[in-house]
Amino acid sequence: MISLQSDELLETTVGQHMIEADKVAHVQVGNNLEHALLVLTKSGYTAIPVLDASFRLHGLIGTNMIMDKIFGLERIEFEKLEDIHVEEVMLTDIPRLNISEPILKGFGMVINHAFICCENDEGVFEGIFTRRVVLKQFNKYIRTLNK
Ligand code: 2BA
Repeated sequence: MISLQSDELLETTVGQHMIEADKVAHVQVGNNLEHALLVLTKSGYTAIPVLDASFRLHGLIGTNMIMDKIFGLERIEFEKLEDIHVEEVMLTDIPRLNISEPILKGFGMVINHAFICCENDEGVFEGIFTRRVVLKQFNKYIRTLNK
């Protein structure tokens, strides 16, 4: 987290504020829903990125998507978790940011999304830009105005 004056802040890029890829909980294409539910539950996040072995972004998977898939007419069919792959359930139409884009673009996107996945020019996943980061920056900014 970097701390800057408001005009300096607006000159920064999304990449300077994101949570780096190695700290982002994720699952891989080919993982089953049992594994995804384990990662989601253990990490505590409601949705996480789906990547391939080359760290390319394929979509997002959330607990709600998994539960929706295994809801039967009379019961939750937990036994299905093992046989369904994340790519059958994940959301693929997702917003993305390039790490070199201005932070202001990220501000606008987190109004409707809890986090935005960030990629480099080669399309490799680099991290996520979250609402928490934006709120922290606004909090700092407002406190400097009140001084
Ligand atoms: P949610 O999982 O719905 O989390 C909503 C907010 O709750 C988070 O906002 C954070 O403030 C808090 N929170 C939830 N689980 C947490 C945990 N295990 N540790 C610390 N705080 C937690 P943001 O930080 O703005 O994150 C927005 C969304 O970005 C999260 O939504 C989650 O889907 C994703 N996310 C954030 N950090 C992540 C990470 N390290 N790995 C994977 N996904 C992450």
